[in-house]
Amino acid sequence: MNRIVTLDEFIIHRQKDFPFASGELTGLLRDIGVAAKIVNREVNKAGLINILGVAGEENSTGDTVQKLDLFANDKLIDCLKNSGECCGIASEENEHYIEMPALESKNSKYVVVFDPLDGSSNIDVNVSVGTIFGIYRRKSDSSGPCQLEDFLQKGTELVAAGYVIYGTSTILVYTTGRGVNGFTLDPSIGEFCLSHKDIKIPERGSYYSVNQGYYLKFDVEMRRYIDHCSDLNLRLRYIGSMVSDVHRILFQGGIFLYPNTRKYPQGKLRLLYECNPLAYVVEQAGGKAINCQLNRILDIKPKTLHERQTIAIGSPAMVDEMKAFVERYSMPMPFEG
Ligand code: P6P
Repeated sequence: MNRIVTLDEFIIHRQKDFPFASGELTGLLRDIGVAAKIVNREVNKAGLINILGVAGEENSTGDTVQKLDLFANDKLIDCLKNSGECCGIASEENEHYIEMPALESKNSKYVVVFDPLDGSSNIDVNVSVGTIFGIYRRKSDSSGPCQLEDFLQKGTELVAAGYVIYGTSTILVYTTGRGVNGFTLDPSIGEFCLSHKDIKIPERGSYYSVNQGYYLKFDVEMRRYIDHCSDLNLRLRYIGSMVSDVHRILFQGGIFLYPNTRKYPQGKLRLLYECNPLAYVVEQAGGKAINCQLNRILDIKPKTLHERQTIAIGSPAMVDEMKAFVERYSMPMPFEG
């Protein structure tokens, strides 16, 4: 029987890969693991909320029941604040980035971006949701507070990224640029244990993941590619939680698409804390992630914290095929003489 390797042990062991590591990154990853355990406990009770009270009201213990995504947001911020391992946070739930007081953050050299609970609309129907995170080295002068520029970095600048999926089991998947590893929470010991070592995405898969309901709103080249997937008898799986759809594709192969629509001409998903961290993980596992203008997601320079992006992410052969369809069928832009 293989020896249990906990997330903490693994992170500390891997720290040796970074000769100049000061332990801050190790501390950050462990903090995220702690926050994930706390969020997991509440997500698992979510179905009981209707018994315990609904968001905004007081439950039986007199605590105000929080919407789970706000609860997740608060726990992640608290855990990162308490450890003082980062100097700033950008969250989907907060319009502006959050400065960590210098005293508490010991002038840390890292900032963290996250979507605290992606797909939270699925909570009420007991469908899996997840936390997505990315860690950058700050670019601003470490003598002062973090700056917006610390967050508006390309995905190629990520130091670490990953996600936690709260599903039939709770799994934390992350990379620090040296491969991708997955850890499953063992509730009996309260530890994330190494369960998926050195994850590699299949070259191609039998799934495609897109909201078919928008088919008629997609550009013609995207419709042609989706028709191609259907012609190949690929299986359509769409959970409505990006982290869950991408998690399946990471393990079984396939492609996830969120193209531009009339409602979301730039795409719906957020570049900073949804597309970039998942693109980093998928690329580290051998996959690809591009937008519908065929630009590599990780190469896109963010202009604002909450900017949206189109995305095609998954098995390399399938992303290449989608790219070929877009190149072949996209309508040439009218000549602007
Ligand atoms: P639609 C969840 O709200 C989310 O941000 C992603 O997790 C998910 O992939 C997408 O939106 C679903 O959007 O428009 O298909 O409901």
